[in-house]
Amino acid sequence: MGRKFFVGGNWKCNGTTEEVKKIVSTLNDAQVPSQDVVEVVVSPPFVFLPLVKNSLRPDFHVAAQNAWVKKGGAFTGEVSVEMLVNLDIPWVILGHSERRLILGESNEFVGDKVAYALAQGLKVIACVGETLEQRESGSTMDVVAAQTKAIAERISNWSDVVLAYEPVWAIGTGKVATPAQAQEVHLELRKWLQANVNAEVAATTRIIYGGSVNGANCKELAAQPDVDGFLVGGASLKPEFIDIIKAAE
Ligand code: G2H
Repeated sequence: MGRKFFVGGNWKCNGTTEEVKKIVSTLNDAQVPSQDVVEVVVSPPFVFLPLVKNSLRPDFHVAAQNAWVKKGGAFTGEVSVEMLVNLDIPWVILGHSERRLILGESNEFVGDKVAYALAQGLKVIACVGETLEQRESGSTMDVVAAQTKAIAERISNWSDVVLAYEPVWAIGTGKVATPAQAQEVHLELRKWLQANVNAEVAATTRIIYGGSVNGANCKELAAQPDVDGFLVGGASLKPEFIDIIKAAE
């Protein structure tokens, strides 16, 4: 079974109402390959989710950038999976490195979040990736395998999971991984899934790349056999996001 190309736009903590409306209008006017060829999901900050969901073209979907680890309740400042389900938000990004590193989310905590979100019916973009120090010490695969293992131990169905490989040293730095570096880790992750989950999950799970993807570097990255799409940060706020979607062709 072919893996449909996936392009996510992670808007992070950016935007005003006016800016959000402008991005949506650019997306709505864009000529892009059909839904049969590419799945497009944009992830605005929580407060803009209803606005974006209600004004975005129907062939594009929305994701939250995070969700609470269990049922909502007395957790000040958090947004629960139940609330996202109630608003009909289909996707959530979990385990982004900015949350792992700045907010201190552990592998286990991220694994628990992924399991809870899937159990409530959300689809999950689960992020993994090594720091520069870890890459330079040769532990890239150990790090991403441990992050993936904490998820794999807690879930049994991977059909609603997209795995995003985002090397921390490439995030927002303009220093993109080379196509060969991305392909190497994606292939290793697929082998890890084959050995530790099963062959079907390894063959069908989309592994997307994130870290300074832009309109100029996306084609070469997309040509790698195990790069099934992108999670785009900075460039997803700009019209060049359309060019990145077109890399699916
Ligand atoms: C990595 C990516 C989006 P950017 O965080 O998830 O951001 O494309 O700005 O490096």
